[in-house]
Amino acid sequence: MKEQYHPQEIEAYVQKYWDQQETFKATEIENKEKYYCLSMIPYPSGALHMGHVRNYTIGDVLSRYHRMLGKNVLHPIGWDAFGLPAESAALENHTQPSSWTYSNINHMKHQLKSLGLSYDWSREITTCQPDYYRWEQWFFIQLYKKGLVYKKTEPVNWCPHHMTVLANEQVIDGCCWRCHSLVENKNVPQWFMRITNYAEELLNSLETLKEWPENVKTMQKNWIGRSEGVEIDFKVVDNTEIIKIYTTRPDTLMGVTYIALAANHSIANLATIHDQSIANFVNKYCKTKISKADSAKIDKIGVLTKLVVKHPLTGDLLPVWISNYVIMEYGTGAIMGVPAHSQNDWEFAQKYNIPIQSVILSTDNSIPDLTQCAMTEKGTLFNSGEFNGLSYEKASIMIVNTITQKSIGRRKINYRLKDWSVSRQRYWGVPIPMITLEDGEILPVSNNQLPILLPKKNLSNYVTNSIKINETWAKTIVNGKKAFRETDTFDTFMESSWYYARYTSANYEKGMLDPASANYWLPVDCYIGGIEHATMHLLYFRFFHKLLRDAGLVNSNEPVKRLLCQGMVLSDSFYFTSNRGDRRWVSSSNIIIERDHNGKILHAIDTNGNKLVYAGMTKMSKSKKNGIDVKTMVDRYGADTIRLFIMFAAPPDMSLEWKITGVEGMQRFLKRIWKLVWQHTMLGIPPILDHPVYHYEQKILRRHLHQTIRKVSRDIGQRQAFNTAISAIMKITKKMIIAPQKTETDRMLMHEALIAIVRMLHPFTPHITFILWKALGEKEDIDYAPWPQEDKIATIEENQLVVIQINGRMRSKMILEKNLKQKEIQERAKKDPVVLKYLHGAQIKKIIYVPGKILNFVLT
Ligand code: ANZ
Repeated sequence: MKEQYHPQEIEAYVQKYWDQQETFKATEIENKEKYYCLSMIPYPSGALHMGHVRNYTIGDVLSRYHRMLGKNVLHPIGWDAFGLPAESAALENHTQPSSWTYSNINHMKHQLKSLGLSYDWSREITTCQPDYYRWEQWFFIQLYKKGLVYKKTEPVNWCPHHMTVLANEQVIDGCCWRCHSLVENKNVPQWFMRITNYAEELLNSLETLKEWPENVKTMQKNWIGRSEGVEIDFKVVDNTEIIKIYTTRPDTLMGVTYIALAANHSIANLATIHDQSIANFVNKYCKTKISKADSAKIDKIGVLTKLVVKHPLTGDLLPVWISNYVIMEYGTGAIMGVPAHSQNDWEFAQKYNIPIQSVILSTDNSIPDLTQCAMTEKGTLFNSGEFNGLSYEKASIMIVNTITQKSIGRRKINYRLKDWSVSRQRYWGVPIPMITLEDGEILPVSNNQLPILLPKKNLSNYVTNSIKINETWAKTIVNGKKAFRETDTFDTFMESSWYYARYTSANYEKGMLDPASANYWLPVDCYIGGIEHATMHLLYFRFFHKLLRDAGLVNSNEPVKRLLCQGMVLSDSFYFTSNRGDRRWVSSSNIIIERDHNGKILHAIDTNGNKLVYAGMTKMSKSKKNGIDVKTMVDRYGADTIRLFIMFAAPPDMSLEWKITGVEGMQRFLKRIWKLVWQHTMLGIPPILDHPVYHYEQKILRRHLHQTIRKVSRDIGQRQAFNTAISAIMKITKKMIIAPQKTETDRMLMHEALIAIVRMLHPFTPHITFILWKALGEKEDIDYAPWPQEDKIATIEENQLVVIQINGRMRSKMILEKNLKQKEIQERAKKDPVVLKYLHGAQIKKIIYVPGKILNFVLT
C-alpha cells in the first residue's frame, strides 16, 4: 500500500488480478444457496452511457453483497447483438453489420471491465453468434411442431421508413416506436407465436410475483387487457351473411340503434361493390391503424351502407355503418351501436343523426339526460320489454341466457394482447429456419441443417433485406424438390426472451439448456432494468419461460423473483435560441458556468460566448447533449468514486441527479479512508487482546460500529436503500478518524472498525477495498470474505442520559448506568459539582423523577 490513493493504478491492477484468477467464475454447487443476479442485456450501440453504469453497478453491488453472505452467485453479461442500428451504421460506414457490432462489443467490454463489475465472463453470450441462435432456431421448430407458431398473411403494421413489420407493442400512438413514422397497414406473410394461448396464465401468475413493482404488473395487466363479454349474431336481411359483434354490455342490447363495422371487415368489403363512395371510404380507412384506446380519442367518421340487419330479439331493422372508430384487431371488428350508453357511439350518432335510445336508468333511477354525453354508468333497465326493472347483473345473465339458448350469441373472453408477429424483413437477425417447397408446402429445416447462417458476402442493400435478393442463399433442394428458404429474420425480442436461461448453460453444446444447470440457477433472484421494458420485453420473456417449462427444459413458472426498475440519470441541460428561433442544446464540455457559494447557477455561456438558458436537470440524452461521458469520468476519478456516487446519490428506483460536486465529495471520502488505513497500518497491526476491557467512550464507539453493521446489512439486504447504507458507513468512518489511538484497546477497536468498514464498502468500491483489506493484514481476497456480523451485545445501550433540573431548569446532565434505582440517581446527582452549588444552603421540598430522563429538585 502506498501513502497516496491512486485509483487508476490500483484499479487496473485489481481488474487484471480478477481476470487472471477468474475470481467470479460460477459453478453449480449442490447444497449451497444460489443467488442469480441479472442486469438487462445491453445492445452494443458503441459506448456505455450513465444509465448502463447505474444498472450494472446496482447489479454488481447486489452480487458482491450476496457473495459475501456466502451464497453461490451467478452474475453474467452478454450482448443483444442483432438489430437495426447495425444495418444503418454499416450502410453509412460502408462496412458489414457484423464488423460494426463486434467492434462495439470489444469497446464496451473494455469499458465494463474498467468499472470493476464482477461478471463471470466465461458465460458471455453474443446473440448474433450461431452457437447461441442455433438453439433459438431449434426451439422455434419445436414450437412449430406443437402448433404454437404459424404463418399467416395478414394486414400488419408496416413501418414505411424501416420497411419492416412491427409488432403491436412496437406501435405507439399509430407511429413506429423507433423512428415515429406513421405506421401503415400492409398484407404481408408473417410468422406468429401464439402468445394468446398463454394470455390467461400470463395474467393470473402476475399475482405470484410478490417482489415485482406494482406499476409494472398493472402495465402488463392492461397490456394483456382481458375483457369478458359476449358475441352476438346480427343477421343481414336479404342475405346469408351474419355480422358477429362483441360487447361487454349485453344489458344494453335493447338500446341498439345501428351496427358499425371496421373498414377492413370482410362484410365492409362486400358493401363496397357497386358503391364508389363506400369503396373510397374503405380504401382510405383500411390503411390507417389505431389502437382500441385511441378509438375513443379520434374524430369519428363513417359511411352508411345499404345493408340492413335484424335485431336478434326484437326483430327491428337496423342500419349498418362502416366507421373509423371500429378496429379490426379487437373482438370481431364489428360493434352494436348503443349511443345512449357508450360515449364513442354517442359521438358517432350525434354526428350522423342516428336515433339514441336509452335503456338504463341513471344511478338516482331517473331517465338519463343524454343532451351532453352518454350515460355510461351501470343501472336498472327500462325500455327493455321483459327485462325492465332488472339490475345490470340480473339483466346481463338473463339476456346472455336468452341469446345462448337461441344460439345467436355466446360468452367470449377477449384479450387486447394479440399473437406476436416475429417476422422482420431485415438482414441482421436470426434467419427463420423454415422452407417453402415449390408447391407451397411449408417445412421446418431439418435438425442436421441447423444453424441456418446468414449469407456473408455481397450485402449491397440492407434496407431491402439482402437475403431476399440473394437468390443463391434462398434457393435450396429438399427431398429432391426445389425449395426456398424463409428470407425473413426474427424480431430481436426473440433473442432477449431467453438469454437469461442460456446463461445457466452458456457453453452447453448438447442442447438449448442443460436442465440440471437451468434448474439449479433459475429463477433469476433479482433482475435489474429500465421501466421502459415493462410491457414488451418483460412480457415476452415471461411467455418464453412458460414455453421452456412446457418443453420440459425448466421447472419453474416464472423467470424472475424480484424485479428492480432503476430510475433515470439526469443532468444539467443548457440551450440558447438560434437566430431561426429553435433551441440549440449545448454539450456540458462546452459550457462555462458561474455559481454562487451554494452551487446555484448564476450565469452560463458556451465557448462561443452564447448566453445560455438553464433548462434544469433532465434525462441524459443525445438530443439534449447532456450525457456525461463514462470514460472521462472513470479516467478522472476512478471507477470506485463513480460507483459510490451513483449508489449514494439516490435510491435505486428514483431519478439520480448527476452533480460533479457530489462526485468530488465521494472521492474525498475514499481518500480519507485510504489515509486512515495507511496511518493505522504504519503503526503495525495491533495484537488482538483476549478479554479487552473497553472504557465508556470506547464502548459508545463500538456500539455505533455494530449498530452501523446492523443498519447497513438491513439497508442493502432488505430495503435496497444503498444510499442510506453508504451514509451510515461514512458516519462511522468520520468517528473513527477522530478516535483516540493511545492505548492498545484503542488500536484494537480501530482495527475492528476498519475491517468492518472495508467489508461494508466492498460491494460499492471493490478496488480500493481489495487493496485496503490486504493492507490490514488479511490473507484471502476480500471478494469472498464474509459479510461483517453485528455483535448484539455491543449494541445494547448500557447507559442513560439523565438531565438534572433545579426548580424545572436544566443545570446539569449525567451519563449513568441503566437500571439504577431513583435513590441511587439522587445520591449521585447530589454529588455533581454544579448541583452541589445550588443545593448549598437550600431545602429540598420535593424531587420529581421521570425515569431514564429527568431528575428535578424542587427547592424552597
Ligand atoms: C355495446 C356497448 C354498450 C359497449 C355500452 C360499451 C358500452 P372493452 O371493455 O375494452 O373490452 N368494441 C368492441 N369491439 C370493438 C372494436 N373492434 N372497435 C372499437 N370498439 C369496440 O370494450 C368493449 C366495448 O368496446 C364493447 O362493448 C364495444 O362497445 C366496444 F353501453 O358494445 B360495447
